[in-house]
Amino acid sequence: MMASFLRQTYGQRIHNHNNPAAKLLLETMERKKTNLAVSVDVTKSKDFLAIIDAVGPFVCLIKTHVDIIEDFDQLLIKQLQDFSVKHDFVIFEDRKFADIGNTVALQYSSGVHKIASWSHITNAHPVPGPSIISGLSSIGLPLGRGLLLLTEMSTKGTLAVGSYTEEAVRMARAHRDFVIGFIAQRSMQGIGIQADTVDGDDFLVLTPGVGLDAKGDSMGQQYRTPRQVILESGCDVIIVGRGIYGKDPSFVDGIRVQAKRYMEAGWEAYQERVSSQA
Ligand code: S5P
Repeated sequence: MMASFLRQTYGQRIHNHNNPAAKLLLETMERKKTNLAVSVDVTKSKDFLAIIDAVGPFVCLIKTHVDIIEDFDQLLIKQLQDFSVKHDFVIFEDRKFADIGNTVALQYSSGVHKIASWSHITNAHPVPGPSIISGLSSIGLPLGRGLLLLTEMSTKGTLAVGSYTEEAVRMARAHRDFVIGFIAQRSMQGIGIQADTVDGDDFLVLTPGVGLDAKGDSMGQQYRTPRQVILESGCDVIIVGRGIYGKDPSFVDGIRVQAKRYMEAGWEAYQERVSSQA
């Protein structure tokens, strides 16, 4: 049976969560009236910071891939954190952990990037089984961090379907303190449980593969619109990368215009969802 989270506002859903990162994200969405996350996939610190400063007012969350930045240093993290305070957004390092518990705990806490020390949210592939959650949780939970499991992907031919997706959602339900939601293409409510059971778990669904002007790229990415993602598929956050900064990361006026456009499209779809009676 479909639970009613889809018709609850982001503000109402804060009370369904205990994890501090989940609460922070929902509070930010409610306060700023945006369900837009921008994925800043550029290789130079200068472009990275310019994009974040430009889109900051329009987003609830900034998603990073810090391992692609060529001139990475700890100062960049300080600047990212300063922007997170200035513009009021949550930080999500899209690290996609996928190894045994001991290794992911080290990758999360240590190395060059020390992700757990600054990223409110990170994500993992469920492929190793529950031990990946316990490994990451041993580092992240004491710091108040949250984890998203990738239960589906936006790419053509993805293997994350069917029973893989179902088992991953079950894994998440067994680790509600640390797993706050999913990277997926639709709401995961009711997935992996019996049809006549009420699903009482409110998970956040953050969804990449969003574009208003393109259907995909030449490397298997597939795009849907904010309306398809938020209203028709019941996801909570749209994650947009190249749709916002295109091919020219230095054109900040254009980036601002696109960020506002995606923010409005995402929020309109959400408002339609929470006010619908169906
Ligand atoms: O299934 C997925 C999961 C992720 S996290 N598909 C994705 O595209 N992503 C990420 O979202 C990907 O790594 C990239 O950072 C972003 C999409 O970027 P865009 O430029 O295609 O919007």
